[in-house]
Amino acid sequence: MLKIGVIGCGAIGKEHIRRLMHLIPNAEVVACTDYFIDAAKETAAKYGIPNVYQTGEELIAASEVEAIVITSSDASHAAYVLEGVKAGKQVFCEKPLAQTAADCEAIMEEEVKQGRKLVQVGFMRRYDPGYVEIKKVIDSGELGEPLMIHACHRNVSQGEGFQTEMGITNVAIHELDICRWLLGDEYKNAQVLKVKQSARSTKGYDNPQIVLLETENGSRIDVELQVSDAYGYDIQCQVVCEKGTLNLPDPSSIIKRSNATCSTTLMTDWADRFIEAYDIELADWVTKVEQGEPAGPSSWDGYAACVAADSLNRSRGTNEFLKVEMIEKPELYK
Ligand code: ISE
Repeated sequence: MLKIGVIGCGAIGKEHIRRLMHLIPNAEVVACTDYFIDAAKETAAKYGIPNVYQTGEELIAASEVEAIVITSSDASHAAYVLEGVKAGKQVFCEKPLAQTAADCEAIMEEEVKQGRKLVQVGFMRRYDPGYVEIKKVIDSGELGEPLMIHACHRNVSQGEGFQTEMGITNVAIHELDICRWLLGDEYKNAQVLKVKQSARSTKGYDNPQIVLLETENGSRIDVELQVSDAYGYDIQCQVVCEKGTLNLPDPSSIIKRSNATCSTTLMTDWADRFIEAYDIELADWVTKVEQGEPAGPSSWDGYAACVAADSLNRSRGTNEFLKVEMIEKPELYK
């Protein structure tokens, strides 16, 4: 039984606690904390979590906590991950791993010092059955080399305080990870473009944007990014290979016929769209950690996405493709 402490009891934190307590038999949440301590107390009461700590640091140091799940605000992730790794504890951190490449490098340095993988990043799409199947076909070589990816990421809304840059670091970060994973390739150049703005977007941030990437092997990726005000939560991905194309399936939905119309319902919430991926992801993390080491996206993967995000945000308004420059991959992640 893996004894877990959760830092951050907001929406995704509560969802992960529910999974860990009710769906994953070999996991138990033994402690939680939140910047708003009442949120931690309420969550602890709801799920019967025995210990509530005032701070993340106290939770990380607690002797009953064997592994840590970080679901706090994006800007707080890196410091908690580093602290957890220093304590020699296994850490699952929601995306993004950090806000800067330097913070990711500090985490990797500490992990390398400890001599084992202690971090998994919450890029849950790698566990979504549709993406998994696409990856299998690409890797089988049946369709030849992958040449291009056309993707789109459409959201209904974002929370208060959302900014243009977060369209990359918080939203398109999923494509930054999944595309390099599907292609087994790293990024070489990146550019973000502002396109004609939607009249529906009146909240002060760019929407839509287009993300363009070129990989080391010459594949090209375009991602249409609508961070809010779209008709639903819609994630599309088409991989164009030499001998054919692969499309991510839409989530299943009943087909309704009524009033001379045939329709299906689209989802509006990302937590519902990827519910299966999240379930599989956390169950896999718990199992692999119990066996010794996590097998999912590593801090190197968190770093690669962060570096690409940084190039994209720097490219905004420059009309230039910027280099994505990464350090040499440490042995631990090869
Ligand atoms: C959220 O944090 C996610 O992870 C979703 O996948 C993304 O679509 C959404 O825009 C983010 O806020």
